[in-house]
Amino acid sequence: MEQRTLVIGDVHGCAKELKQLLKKVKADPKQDRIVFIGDLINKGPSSRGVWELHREMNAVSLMGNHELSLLELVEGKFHKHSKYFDLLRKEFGSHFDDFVADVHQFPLWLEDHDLMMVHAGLVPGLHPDQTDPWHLVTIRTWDGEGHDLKNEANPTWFDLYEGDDLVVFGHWAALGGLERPKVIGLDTGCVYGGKLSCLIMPERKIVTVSAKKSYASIS
Ligand SMILES: [Mn+2]
Repeated sequence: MEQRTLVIGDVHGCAKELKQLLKKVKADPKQDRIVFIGDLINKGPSSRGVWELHREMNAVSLMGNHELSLLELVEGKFHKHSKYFDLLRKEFGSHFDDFVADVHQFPLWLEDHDLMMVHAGLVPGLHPDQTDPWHLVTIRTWDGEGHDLKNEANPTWFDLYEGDDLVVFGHWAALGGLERPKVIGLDTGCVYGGKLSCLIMPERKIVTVSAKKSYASIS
């Protein structure tokens, strides 16, 4: 049987739901390739628990905007996510440096034959290696220049996408997931009381578990 790739949407510290989802899809680190779409951390109850499961599963995580912010905070660059920094330091305690070292290894995208995985999306017409990392982890809509990536008056990046790869992304919980022939959105807002989703490839099947509660309000 062909190896399965399990792609898991934005977890944001929802360790209990993640554990339940891994069990539901019978995730096996010896057989399956397990990929997180980014934003493992922050907002939810246990960023550390999610990191530990991620290690147990020998998984790869992509860089999300929350991980990229963390790296900038570690480097001392001011960023609006600084409120999370102190919380993470406290939660990870003596494991903080190990955790940050892992995050440094998170790739910004993964491309595997005709499957492209990225946290937020692709700038129309550009390969990720030609793209500003912040665009890859935050894009929702495209203004033609990259100054405003979330103005809903502009077309979504996936409406403008014309590539051949199947693109799997997260980041946009308000969409509540998306399934199109060439684009699959996996952020189904678990931390906001929605669901946590796993895409099973090559079957192209989506399995979800419901959040136990709403841990944060959507912004
Ligand atoms: Mn995100």
